[in-house]
Amino acid sequence: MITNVQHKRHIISTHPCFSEQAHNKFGRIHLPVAPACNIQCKYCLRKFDCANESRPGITSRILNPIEALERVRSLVERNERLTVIGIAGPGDPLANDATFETFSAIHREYPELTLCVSTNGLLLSDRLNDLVEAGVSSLTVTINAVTPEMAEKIYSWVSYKGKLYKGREAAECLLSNQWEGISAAVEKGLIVKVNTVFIPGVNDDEIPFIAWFAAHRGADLMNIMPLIPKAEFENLRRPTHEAVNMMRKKCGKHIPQMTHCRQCRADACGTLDEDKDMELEVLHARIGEEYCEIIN
Ligand code: CLF
Ligand code: SF4
Repeated sequence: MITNVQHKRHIISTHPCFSEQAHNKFGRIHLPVAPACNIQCKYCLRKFDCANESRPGITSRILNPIEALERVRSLVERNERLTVIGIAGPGDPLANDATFETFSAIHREYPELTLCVSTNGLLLSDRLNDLVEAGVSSLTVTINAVTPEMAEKIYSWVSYKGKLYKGREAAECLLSNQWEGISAAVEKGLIVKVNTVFIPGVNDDEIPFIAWFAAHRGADLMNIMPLIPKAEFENLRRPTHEAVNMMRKKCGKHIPQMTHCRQCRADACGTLDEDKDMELEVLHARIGEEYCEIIN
């Protein structure tokens, strides 16, 4: 009989983001089914629909759950190395019912695939049972602050249960839901990663505390991502490689660090080194079909 610990180890060993060894052996697909978001991070800009820009929040188009399932079918048929199906936006997956419909449909057809979600954590406690029922076993929560004072500098507003919060109230609501959600997810046996956007001159001093809290709440991994300066934070600078490495070293005392993140798009596909987007994938499929027609 497979124990929970063995099951978790198996998921981690075949997950390109959770295991450095797996990152160029196994692939993931992101399904861009989640356009809406329930908070506003001051570095987030999702209004460009650009196939040439590669960063979180970008997709060449939004899919509905039926189209998403079709995309999985066609990719699984062509690529036996896909192990993970992720939903990572372009908004917050938990704020979109399409996320749950999509995961449930895929889980029914491909129960062997790992389903992975990346969220800001606002609705994590509220929707955790729905995620588990839909077959999700891998979770990422983006946490950029531990104190409300800091969170207030990073988030403009939070919309929770029909009410719009700003300032300190927004910060407190988001932080308490994030940590409560992480503890509940660990308790349920999910593999859990905390993503933190390193915003130089803003959250430098709090990042080691995020690492400490994440470890004590039972998270498996932390991923420190350098800021991509956009939106309200467009005039801030991106941290240097050296600064990111030093921060990872500090935080690595508390929790293992991911060092191979590609800050990929909401419609990414392939191994992390390939990081194809949907347009490229369609082009490759078309070239493949034309090639078949020529040789036949
Ligand atoms: Fe996607 Fe994220 Fe799941 Fe990976 S990405 S939802 S955990 S399957 Fe990976 Fe991409 Fe970095 Fe994310 S490289 S941005 S950490
Ligand atoms: Fe953008 Fe994600 Fe922040 Fe929402 S949670 S504002 S989609 S970065």
